[in-house]
Amino acid sequence: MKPDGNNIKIAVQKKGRLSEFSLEILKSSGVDFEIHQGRLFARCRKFPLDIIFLRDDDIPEYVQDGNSDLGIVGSNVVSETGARVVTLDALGFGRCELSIAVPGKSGLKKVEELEGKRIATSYPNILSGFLDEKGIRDVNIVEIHGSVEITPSMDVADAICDLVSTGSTMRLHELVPIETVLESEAILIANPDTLSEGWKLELVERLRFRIQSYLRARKTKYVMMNAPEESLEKIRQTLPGMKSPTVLPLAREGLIAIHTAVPEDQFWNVAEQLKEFGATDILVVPIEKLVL
Ligand code: PRT
Ligand code: ZN
Repeated sequence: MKPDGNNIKIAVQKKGRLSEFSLEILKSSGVDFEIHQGRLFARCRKFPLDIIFLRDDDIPEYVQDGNSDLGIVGSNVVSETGARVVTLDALGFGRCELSIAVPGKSGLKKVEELEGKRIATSYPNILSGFLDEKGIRDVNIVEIHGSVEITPSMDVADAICDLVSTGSTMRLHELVPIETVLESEAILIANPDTLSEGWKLELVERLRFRIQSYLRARKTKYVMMNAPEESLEKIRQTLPGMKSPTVLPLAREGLIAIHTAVPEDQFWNVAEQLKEFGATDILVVPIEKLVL
């Protein structure tokens, strides 16, 4: 049983790339809260949850030490800190790669050629582990926080190891990625003790169920269309991952309406085929939650 006045706690990034979507996930999970400027803490209504706002670098250790039960943070930060936490779910946002890049004009092509050189990074632990594994031992890792991409042009480093998402920062600084060290995305992490405490585990599982329903819904669209009755079988085979579409008769004989859910990333391929099979008036609407 949940002790009176005790909520589970979740740590999210206070201000940065992960903040907006972390809060969106929680709001969409029916967790109602208000954020007051400057406050580091929000108590939720409708669900026994407290939100703690932190710098992303502090989240893994905060969760490891039990100051928070859960956290939403990039897997890159968890790897760098080496915090002892349990990864519960990948959340599908904040995707990026930690890459080693060199100045285009350096002529360097392979990471092995960085032996004896300087690499600037904010991720010294991940980088040294990676270089060790590759057997590249004679590298000077220059630890720097912020603006890593300018270090080669200032002759502070010969290469960098930094996060890349669109690649435009690297291009702008005439840097060329030569090796991917790590792929990262935002993850939900937990303190191991939280998961062995009955009332907390129950709340964590309820929250995860809601988060999953929201994430699934974001990736899926509800599609409605009219189609000739004789195309039903072909259309049924075209629609991916569909268990059983809703099929309704229409006033005009020989025509039916079909309703189903389609993964968003497959929608355009599916739509083109549906049109070939005579489907018309294809209506696509977002789904708010998808509870399985
Ligand atoms: O203040 P606080 O410490 O909380 O925030 P921060 O400044 O350390 O982190 P923030 O908000 O920049 O990033 C938070 C998390 O977002 C990271 O730990 C990653 O998990 C994730 N993420 C995803 C990224 C990127 N993509 C990203 N592109 N974090 C940083 N970048 C930077 C990168 O360092 C480089 O400067 O964006 C630039 C490259 O972007 P592109 O699009 O030009 O390739
Ligand atoms: Zn940070």
